[in-house]
Amino acid sequence: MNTEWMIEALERMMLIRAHEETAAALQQAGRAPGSCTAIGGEASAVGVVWALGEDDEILTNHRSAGHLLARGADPNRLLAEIMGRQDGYCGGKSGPLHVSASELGVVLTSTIVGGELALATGVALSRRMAGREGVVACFFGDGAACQGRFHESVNLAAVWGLPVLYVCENNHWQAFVHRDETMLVDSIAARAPGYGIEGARVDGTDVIAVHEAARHAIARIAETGRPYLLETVTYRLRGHFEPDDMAYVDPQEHASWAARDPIDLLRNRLVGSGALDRATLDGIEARVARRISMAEAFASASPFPAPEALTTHVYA
Ligand SMILES: Cc1ncc(C[n+]2csc(CCOP(=O)(O)OP(=O)(O)O)c2C)c(N)n1
Repeated sequence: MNTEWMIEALERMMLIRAHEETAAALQQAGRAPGSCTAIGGEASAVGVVWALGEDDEILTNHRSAGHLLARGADPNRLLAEIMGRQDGYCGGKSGPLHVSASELGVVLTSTIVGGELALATGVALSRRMAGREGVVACFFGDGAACQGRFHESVNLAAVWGLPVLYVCENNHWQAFVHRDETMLVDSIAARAPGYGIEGARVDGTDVIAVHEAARHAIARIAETGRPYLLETVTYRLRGHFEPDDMAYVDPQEHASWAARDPIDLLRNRLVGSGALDRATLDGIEARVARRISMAEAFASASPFPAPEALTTHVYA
């Protein structure tokens, strides 16, 4: 990837981080309900989402902010949604856990773990029936990959030849349970041949590696007419949910992954190679901080939805 792409990726990853830190701070201040942050997963989000075409669609899970912001979500509207305000993506009714944004091709955020898997298979089927090209990207966690729904969804998509990019963001945690307690094997991508499809495992802290792997996967979906299973290996650097004291996390394991923070890795690489100088970096940091503080002001000024809106735009 060229330098310009890398610098833009760095800025977007920093925007995601700043958004997530603000969401957590708002929660701590009692100004927003609890949310699940994706700190540590920024390279996976940007690397994959930036490999997608404009008409491709995304289904995601309870750690969705990175996917939404990578796709170009407006930070004002995203923060407003997280604070339950009228100007949010779903009129403040989804909160942080169920955001959908059809204008960005983000079909849904499922907080039913694994719910996105079955629905992505269905969205891909409907696209094919409508004669649409492109892929559906489905983001899920290693916990979801241990569910029965994973098997049914991937198997059916393989049998029917549906263009789904299944992206398992393996962040080592399944709420408060470490993945070592639920899997005897290291790799989720290793399951791909069992479904007759291709898969790959990539360092999810390296945005360039993730992006290249995602582009390769999308090209293979087009060539083979089959889904593809991409595993991005990351670490959840914050708790499962806000607030979370993380008392169950091994501090040494956490520290070893914190030393591989995806944003630091890219920034050090760019600064180390001379592609990014201090003044440009300061400019990026200031722009990101300004953007998020504007978003916070916008979201705080947005009203809560009116009581009469309670039954509009909802099912059941
Ligand atoms: C069907 C279902 N079971 C349990 C839960 C409670 N829950 C929410 S997130 C989570 C852990 C999911 O782990 P993983 O899929 O690895 O995603 P991560 O949180 O690590 O990103 C659980 C068990 C839920 N939301 N839905």
